[in-house]
Amino acid sequence: MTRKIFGSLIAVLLAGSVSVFAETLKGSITDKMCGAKHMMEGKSDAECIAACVKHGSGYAFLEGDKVLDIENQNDKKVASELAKHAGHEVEVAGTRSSDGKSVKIDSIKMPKK
Ligand SMILES: [Cu+2]
Repeated sequence: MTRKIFGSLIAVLLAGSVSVFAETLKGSITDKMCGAKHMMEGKSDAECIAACVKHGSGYAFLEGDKVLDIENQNDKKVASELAKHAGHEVEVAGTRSSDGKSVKIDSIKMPKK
């Protein structure tokens, strides 16, 4: 009896882990308008992203060829990290949305070489 309850508890915990726990995503910080390619002439990717964001585009996370929305980019701490890492290859600790189209960021760091 006790064992049975314990077993189902574990099953619930395992099922929950798919969406609840943060994972590490590898990619780069971009903006929604440009996505994978920055086309502003004479500007670096970082400058392009800064300009796009200033003109109303949001930051986005580029994972492979997928552009993910960043759900909490208006969070002060996240926003300053995004500005710092615009255009960089980064590792993001965060949680993917259930539809896989966006991510909620916990922290951003440069990958170790
Ligand atoms: Cu841009």
